[in-house]
Amino acid sequence: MATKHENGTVLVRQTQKLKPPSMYQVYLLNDDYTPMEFVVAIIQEYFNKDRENATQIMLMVHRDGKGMCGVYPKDIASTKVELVLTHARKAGHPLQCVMEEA
Ligand code: TYC
Repeated sequence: MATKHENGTVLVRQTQKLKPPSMYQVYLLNDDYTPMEFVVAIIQEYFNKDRENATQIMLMVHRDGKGMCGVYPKDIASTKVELVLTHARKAGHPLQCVMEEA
């Protein structure tokens, strides 16, 4: 819709073009070396799950190779990936954590 003013200015109403920001799923990947107990602690600490829920997610990763820990905006997802990887490397474990656009 366009409005013409006497001074010659034409104002054009913009249709809404902004999409809500994409969300990202954060996954843990299985490996043969990271202790189960360490993975449960990581899920509790960084993904705010209780022990029971964290254990279920860990077992899903162990069984299926991959498990979703949460869905977040991009910057929060990438921060969580970095924190998990840093924590795992410091502890000497090869645990992998990745994010995918939801
Ligand atoms: N597979 C590992 C073991 O048997 C446990 C494990 C679970 C490792 C989940 C990584 O993301 C992971 N010790």
